Amino acid sequence: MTTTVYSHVPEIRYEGPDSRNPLAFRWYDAGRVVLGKTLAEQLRPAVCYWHTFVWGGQDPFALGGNLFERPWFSGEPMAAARLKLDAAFDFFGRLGLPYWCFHDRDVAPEGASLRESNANLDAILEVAARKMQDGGPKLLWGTANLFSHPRYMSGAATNPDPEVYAYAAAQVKHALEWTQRLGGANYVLWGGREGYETLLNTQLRRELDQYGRFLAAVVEHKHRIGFGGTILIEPKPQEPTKHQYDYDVATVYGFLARYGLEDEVRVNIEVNHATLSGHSFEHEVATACALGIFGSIDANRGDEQLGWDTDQFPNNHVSLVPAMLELIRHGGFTTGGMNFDAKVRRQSIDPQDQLEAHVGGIDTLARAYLAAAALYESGELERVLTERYAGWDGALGQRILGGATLDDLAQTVQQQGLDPRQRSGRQERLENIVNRHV
Ligand code: XUL
Ligand code: CO
Repeated sequence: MTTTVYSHVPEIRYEGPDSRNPLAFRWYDAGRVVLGKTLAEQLRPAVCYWHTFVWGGQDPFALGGNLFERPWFSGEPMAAARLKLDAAFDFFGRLGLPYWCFHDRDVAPEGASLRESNANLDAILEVAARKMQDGGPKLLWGTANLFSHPRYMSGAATNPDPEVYAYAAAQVKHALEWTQRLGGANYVLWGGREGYETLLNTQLRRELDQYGRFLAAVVEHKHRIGFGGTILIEPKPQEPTKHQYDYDVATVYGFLARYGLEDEVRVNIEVNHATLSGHSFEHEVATACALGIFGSIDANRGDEQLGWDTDQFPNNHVSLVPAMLELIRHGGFTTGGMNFDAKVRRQSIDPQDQLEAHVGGIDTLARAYLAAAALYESGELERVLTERYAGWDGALGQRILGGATLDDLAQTVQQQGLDPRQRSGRQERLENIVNRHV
């Protein structure tokens, strides 16, 4: 292994809650068994390539290049991509999380033609494949960047120009095939430019049909090549586009059902996208579980004061317990996991800041999961839920769900003299129970 900007950091290990070492886990004891599996298997955490190794600390007000200094931010692009890959796998090894995620353009530069871009990607991912075999992390998901290049300014699949659609299709085909080759557990589509800036120049119906056809083509290709992973859509209401078609989980479900894809595609729910759409994160997880499309999670957080997609590392375990409880009730992940779609603040310029951010993030997830698991195992909330809905398992509830008509029910009320009384929802008692476990 060549020396990288992370080489001075020893391998990060679990030292327990009392440790003061900024480069040790306090809660993430990867091998600890919780609810029948290790914490690593329950959380399936991943490092994302883009924020961690590609973003240079720019913001819209900073003129010029990168604020962070990394050796791979300059020089011949393919040589730089190789340096970046070496550094990334060094980082993965020191942190020891089981997965990573990437966009095609994160790992290799865009070339002068699609052929050249594909060749660049092939060259770098050949090396990545070897590093993965040599003890590197597994791939949680791959994806294609269909939002940075100017050709995608008016959308990829939803572009008014079918040539852009075709270009995006070609790019996804290559990224999907590489995701399969690297043993990826999922393939993600995030539609940052799939939406509109103004309805004055947009035919909404047409764009939705284009998007539906695009997604169906991705699913067809998945089956053609025998990719065993899950296709995931990542909802987000806006930013960069004013209105994005994948607004939230419920909107995505409606879209999938309209195009007959609800059994083929699931969602990758991002915490900060959930809050941007006006929902809580736990609402989005619960909705996806209820609709049978829960897939994976992009772990991060927003900032209540700012209100845009700040992509900060999770640092408040209490706020994540309700979503972890939903995950546990659902039976946990199948192919999904928890990808840190999170970046350090731009003044955190040292390479080590990236590692400390991940340590804090994974500890936050682990602590939230442990609390939710203890809450779940205590049965205190689950008993209340069972009692609250018990009537629906009884004769009347079953008769209603079996298809009782309004006439049937009007008769029942009169014949049996039904006069239901309201019962307390006991919200504060339940909140107190949760607080006892965090
Ligand atoms: C953007 C975002 C993306 C997706 C992958 O807000 O979350 O990074 O996760 O394209
Ligand atoms: Co994301």
